[in-house]
Amino acid sequence: MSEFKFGFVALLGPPNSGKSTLMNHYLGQKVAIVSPKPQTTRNRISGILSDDESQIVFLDTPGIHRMRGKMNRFLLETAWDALSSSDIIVVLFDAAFFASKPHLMEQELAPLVKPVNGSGRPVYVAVNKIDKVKDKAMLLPVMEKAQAMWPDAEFFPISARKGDGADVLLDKIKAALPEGAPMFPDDQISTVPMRFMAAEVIREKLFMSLQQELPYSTAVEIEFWNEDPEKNLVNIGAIIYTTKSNHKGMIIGKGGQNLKKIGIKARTEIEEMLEQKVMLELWVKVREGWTEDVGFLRSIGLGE
Ligand code: GDP
Ligand code: K
Ligand code: MG
Repeated sequence: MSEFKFGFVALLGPPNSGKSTLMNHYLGQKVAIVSPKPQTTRNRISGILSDDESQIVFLDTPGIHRMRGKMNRFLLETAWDALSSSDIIVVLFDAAFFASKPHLMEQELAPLVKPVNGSGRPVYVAVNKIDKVKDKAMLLPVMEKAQAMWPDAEFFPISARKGDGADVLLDKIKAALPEGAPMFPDDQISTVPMRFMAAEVIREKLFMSLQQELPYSTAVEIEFWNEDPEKNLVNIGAIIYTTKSNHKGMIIGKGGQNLKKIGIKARTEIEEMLEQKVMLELWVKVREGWTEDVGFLRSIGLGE
């Protein structure tokens, strides 16, 4: 009989490399929001995967790339923080993108090379989105470059979306986990509080409802969360913040139609998540300059 294993696994990579998709795939349900837009994952979201022999806490992170501004600084800190509190590092990148643009690889992935190589932890590189690479020979230069960047790593061609190759990577992770007792009950799926997950669901529906011109300058704050155990109901109020009044109009939509749609979709998903009836009230408020306001960033869970 081997000992129980427990550990933290940091998922690091550029925006849109598929970190949240891979974590959700392993957990068999959506814990982190997934979207084709970068910067969907802002905070460090964890997902807990338990079985009879091990418990893994995945640390999903915002994408790592060169960015400016306070919010972006917080996003980067969140990612480095995950690296330093992890036992194992999984680096992801979009192989389909680099298969067609291999000359961009060194530059785009540069921020991930030194910190990862110097981490002293086992490094697994997930060469993701192989389902999108029709001509597999296109992967060879990509693999070669990646091997030169992370010489001590092991490489796993995967499709996080379809699940191809994901089991092989998971077995590897499990084998490399340190011995230790589980830190969480085996039915707990995330270390993130439910109210935060609810705010994330609202943010996802908001993203989905708006066109490409949507500013990334939106945030969701849960204003109240009132449980009514007798009716098995929770009454949730949330504020959507944006930086400009014309954005407010876009979010609300003609006759309030867009906001209503966001509300219905978010409520349905939060009900599934909580296994409880939900009443959801949404407001939209303009708050200029919030992406540079440290106090506000903290209040929505970004930064220290
Ligand atoms: P993150 O920013 O790294 O967390 O990336 P997401 O998980 O949010 O994924 C970004 C986009 O890539 C989403 O539209 C995903 O559906 C898509 N995606 C992720 N993994 C794969 C994959 O293996 N294959 C394909 N075709 N798309 C993927
Ligand atoms: K994304
Ligand atoms: Mg993400």
